[in-house]
Amino acid sequence: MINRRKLKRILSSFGIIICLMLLIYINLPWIRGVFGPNPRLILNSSNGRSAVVKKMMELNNGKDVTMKMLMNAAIGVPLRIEDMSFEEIQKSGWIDTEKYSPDSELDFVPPVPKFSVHDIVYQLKPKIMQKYLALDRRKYENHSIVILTPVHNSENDLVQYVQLLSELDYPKHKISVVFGEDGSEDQTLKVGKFLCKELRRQGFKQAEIFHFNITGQIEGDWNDIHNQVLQYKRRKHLAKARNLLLKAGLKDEEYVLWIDADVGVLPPDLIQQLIFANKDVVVPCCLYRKSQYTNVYDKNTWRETEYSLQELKKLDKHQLVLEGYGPTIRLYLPHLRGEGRVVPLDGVGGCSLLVKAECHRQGLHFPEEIFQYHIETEGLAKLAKSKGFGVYGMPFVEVYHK
Ligand SMILES: Nc1nc2c(ncn2[C@@H]2O[C@H](COP(=O)(O)OP(=O)(O)OP(=O)(O)O)[C@@H](O)[C@H]2O)c(=O)[nH]1
Ligand SMILES: [Mg+2]
Repeated sequence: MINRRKLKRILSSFGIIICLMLLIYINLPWIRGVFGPNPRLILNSSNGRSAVVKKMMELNNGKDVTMKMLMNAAIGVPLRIEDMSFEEIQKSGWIDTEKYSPDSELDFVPPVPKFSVHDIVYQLKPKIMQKYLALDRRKYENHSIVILTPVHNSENDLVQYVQLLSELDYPKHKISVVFGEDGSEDQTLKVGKFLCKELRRQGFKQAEIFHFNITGQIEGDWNDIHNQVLQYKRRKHLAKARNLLLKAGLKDEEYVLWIDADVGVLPPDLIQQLIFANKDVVVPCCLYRKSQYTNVYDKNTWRETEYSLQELKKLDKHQLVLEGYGPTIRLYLPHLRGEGRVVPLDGVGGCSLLVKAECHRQGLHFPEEIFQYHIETEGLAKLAKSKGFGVYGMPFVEVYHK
């Protein structure tokens, strides 16, 4: 039999436990902040915490995800200042969108803001563009070049892509084209082989396609493969594919031009423009048209700012920083036009990317692990700078992604 004193003791212990549970419940966000995963990893995620955990469980073959795994995961951190005030954004020096509509052509080059508030790219009057693109192109076409293109399930892109290469106004006998395919479930390899024959027939110095045996691609539609949680795995795989292609495809050429198979428009003088820059690593803008507006497509091409450098200091070494998952506090290449024709950068994308072959020969590759918070093409830019190579962009040269 329980006497009254014992009952009282049991009830008061229960009371204490319930009070404690209530306290924990009320203070959950604070407690999570102390014991839980790094909130920068989770709270900035566009999908929220549960989606991140769900995706990680899928990756972990359905097994539960531990706190430690979450904390160590390279999920991808969008680098942005959450609580930047509207006044601060205005002070960034961004063009007055009330005064200038993004679908009109400007007759001046906009000043460089402190960071890219938008991904809108203003079109400039043709006379301004011509001033910054003027080139005696014949002076820059004595160089041998290999165009390297990784491909995966690209059968629908390849015909148009090869057509774009044929329309480049550069001596064909100085260009080799090499594709690197892996894991395709469509006819990429077969179509690629056929198109290589066509390129050789047109007078290209060489054209071939390699098949690589690497597994672990991220499959699915655009939304699936661009899920923030999957970017470490996806970009790591792409880096591997690019490095294998580099090893197989580069012979004695002076330049390596990386182009993705899903570009939609290449300016005919792309190669001469990039060679004109005379830099170790140089990229054009990679844009796309959304209704009447032009926008930045390749958000991997950027320059650090005082804000991004400050934010980077707060991260752990193993964290992967991703652009394109919300507003940035870096500067996208098209917003640097106010500085002139060739401007320094800190991150590059692979949409079109010219590298002096000598840099690749000296060990410049696409990091397959996180290097200075980045991987793959952005990792290459960080690695290039750490090796003392110059990384630049040409804000007036425009390539369009599909
Ligand atoms: N070899 C190989 N190439 C790949 C793989 N995934 C993508 N690619 C190719 O690499 C290039 C860049 O890939 P994309 O998927 O376009 O990457 P992205 O431009 O960052 O992303 P999107 O916005 O989807 O275009 C394209 O030419 C693809 O065909 C892969 O797993 N293996
Ligand atoms: Mg692409």
